[in-house]
Amino acid sequence: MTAETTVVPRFDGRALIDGRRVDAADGQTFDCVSPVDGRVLATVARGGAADIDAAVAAARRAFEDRRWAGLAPAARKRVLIRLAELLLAHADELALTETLDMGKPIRYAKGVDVHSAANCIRWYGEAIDKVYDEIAPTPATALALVTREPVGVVGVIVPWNYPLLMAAWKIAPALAVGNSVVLKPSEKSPLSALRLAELALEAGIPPGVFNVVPGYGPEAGSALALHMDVDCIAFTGSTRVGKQIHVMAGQSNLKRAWTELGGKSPNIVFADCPDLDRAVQAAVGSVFFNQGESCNAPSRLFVEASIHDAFVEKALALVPKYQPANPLEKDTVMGAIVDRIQLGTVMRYIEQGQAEGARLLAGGQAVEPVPGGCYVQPTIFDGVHNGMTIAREEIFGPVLSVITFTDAADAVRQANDSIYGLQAAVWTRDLNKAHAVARALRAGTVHVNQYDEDDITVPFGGYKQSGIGRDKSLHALDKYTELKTTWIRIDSPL
Ligand code: TXE
Repeated sequence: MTAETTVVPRFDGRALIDGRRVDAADGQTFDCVSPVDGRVLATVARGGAADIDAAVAAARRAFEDRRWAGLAPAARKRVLIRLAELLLAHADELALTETLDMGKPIRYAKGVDVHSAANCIRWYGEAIDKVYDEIAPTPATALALVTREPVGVVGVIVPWNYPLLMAAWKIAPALAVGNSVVLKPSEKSPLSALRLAELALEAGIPPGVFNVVPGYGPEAGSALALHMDVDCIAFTGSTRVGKQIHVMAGQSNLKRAWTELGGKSPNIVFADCPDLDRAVQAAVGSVFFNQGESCNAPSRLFVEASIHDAFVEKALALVPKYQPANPLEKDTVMGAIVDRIQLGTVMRYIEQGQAEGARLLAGGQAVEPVPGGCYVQPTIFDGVHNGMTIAREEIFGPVLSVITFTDAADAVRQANDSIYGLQAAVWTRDLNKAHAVARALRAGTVHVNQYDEDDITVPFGGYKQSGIGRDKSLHALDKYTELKTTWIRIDSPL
């Protein structure tokens, strides 16, 4: 497929509530615009409080009559595995949707997003009939069963950087344990979630169990977070809105709130790193991947002063490889920024970096490899201090800040000097130093001598203002279940 031969599908932007496609209750819509070239892809239902009410009521009915929660785990497993297979069968269509909707290169939309989403749904499906409950070690006069029960109706709010994958990270464990779900995708990228819900019906998830209401954050999003009949809200997005989610949970019914928020991940490269070329490739490749629109992008690069010049020279040599191009072309590695608002945000940070005295070594311009689209050159700043705005705030664009350090204590002090604590990396040949630094870093994940490893089996989430709770792995099941203790008296006749 090339950009010229791509046939843009007709998208259905209506909400999916109780197994049916419906318009917003008040008939309002918004245009879904592609950042690839500025075209309008679809007219999407602009959900509001009434639509959230309808979706939550459908989800509640489905939960109460146990059409899903009442199935044996092995039966839910079969349906989830079927859904994963349907995702793969529609991989080209879903990848095209994702690329058109939010601008990422088609090769990654298919190879990373769709495949990882399918793998996530399959994994939780396969896991769910292998998880046992507990019997507590109490005295023999009683039996205490500790069982997991689905929390009920789960609200999910996801962002636009990995629309399908973020949805999968939440809905797969939530559905696997028997909950009903109401998902609000980002207004910037609503299309793949709507298709996911259609495929879920086709796979056999009963109507009402998985509902999708597109709309804006302060409208549909806050109605979901404030809803008195939603038992749990799982959110991925900005730290600013994440804090509001916890407030809304507290203001309403004290629903369980889980948040996966921003990051400003430090990548620490010591002079004794095992392979400088590999470290440079990982530093540059990871921060430019997905146009830098990743919460775990290693956007603060700490380089030991003695190797600074060599490192920067090698990094600059890689920059041409990441020039943005049409994401529909199969060889493109850097696509479009999600929309004009985000493009403006990224450009303001680049201007601020220069104004605060950082040296712009590469990039820094908005470009239009496709007329009407939203693109930014891969950008590298040198001479950055950890106190500068570009080192403190999440940019969410292809911008790397190079900072130097003198020794391990200095590196750890600067790395931890951030409101965020999502991920971190350390590169050194010295095993002691690697372990000591990894322990000292306040982050949910620490990489040693790589930045690529990722697997559904490991928890993902942050310390500090990077959020509360973990996605992925069996630990995610804790978010979507209540623990129930049942005491049974044993009067022994023996
Ligand atoms: O995020 P928002 P935006 C960061 C990143 C980016 C910045 C802004 O730094 O530059 O956030 O992006 C919904 N009540 N991340 O504005 O607003 C919204 O509709 C309920 C990091 O897109 O947080 C969308 O579905 N919901 C991040 C979701 O929240 C509300 C990924 C995320 O949007 C709401 C995305 C409200 N009042 C952005 N307001 C990551 N952790 O990966 C908005 N929303």
